Amino acid sequence: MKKKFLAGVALVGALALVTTGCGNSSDDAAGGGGGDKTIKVGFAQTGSESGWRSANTESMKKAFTKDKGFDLVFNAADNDPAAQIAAVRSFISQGVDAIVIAPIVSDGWDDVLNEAKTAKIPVVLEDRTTSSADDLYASWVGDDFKKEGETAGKWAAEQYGGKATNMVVLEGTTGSAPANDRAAGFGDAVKGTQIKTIASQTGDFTRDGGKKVMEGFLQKYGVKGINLVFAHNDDMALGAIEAIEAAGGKPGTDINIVSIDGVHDGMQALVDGKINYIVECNPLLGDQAADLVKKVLAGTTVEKKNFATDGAFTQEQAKAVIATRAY
Ligand code: GZL
Repeated sequence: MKKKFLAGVALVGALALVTTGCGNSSDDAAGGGGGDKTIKVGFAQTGSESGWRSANTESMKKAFTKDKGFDLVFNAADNDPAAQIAAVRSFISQGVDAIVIAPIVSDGWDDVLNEAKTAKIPVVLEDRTTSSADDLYASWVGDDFKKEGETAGKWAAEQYGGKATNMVVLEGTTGSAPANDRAAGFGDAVKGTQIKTIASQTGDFTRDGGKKVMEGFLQKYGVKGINLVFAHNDDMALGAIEAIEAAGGKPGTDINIVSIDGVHDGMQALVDGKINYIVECNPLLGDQAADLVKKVLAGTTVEKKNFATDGAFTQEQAKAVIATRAY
């Protein structure tokens, strides 16, 4: 009797391991996720630095739900690159099936991406990119930051390029792909014009950071000493608006502002005439990221780079769309 009982227990135990995925089946070892098995995904988000980030996080959480076949492990790293890498290491030790990362900064990813590769856990990048070799991640989905910078720069060149223009720049997070690429694109577009960058400093993509940096620029140059602000994102532009108004200036009139993102508060400021032009950066990347994870785990060939579509808005164009935008 006893032998039969123990055999039964062993069988039940083995079944439990397989069904709960706690076992080390060949599927798990190879980063599983095939068929209708729930896919465990670790998502390392930058943090919650801006309205854009909130919209991106919401989009990702809506796409990686249980009823869509996912078990999402979410981490927001509070804009701390070391914490974000530690989160990815934790995902690897948890034995997730796939990892999605929105890298805060471009550099410093080789070691942990190699560890994921050794563990046979595929990595999909969403939003920002890294400087790592592209064999260290399966695919990337996001926006064309350089093109965004070029679009903003072309507008600035059309509006101000023919006259002496003092511009200050509110830079995104130092070392991040959007900050680097937007600056490069904008710089290319205004080359040869009379737009002169008199100051440029990071506001870390936050509203408070943009306000503090703009306060410093206003103390140094005064409202009359600055003609144009190029903000790498709407949240810093909104902070700059607060600083300009506190200094007695009229944002959008005394000092013009061109920004990137197209989040609701930014578009509202554009409608109100406090920002003059906004280039969109679409944060709704969740569905594309989830589709890439499923395809990569199924062994389907995917594009290494997948771009979201972006627009750009004048005040009139913003008035026409603000009521119906998804974010
Ligand atoms: C761009 C994204 C940037 C946004 C900011 O894709 O990484 O980070 O422009 C956000 O608003 O903080």
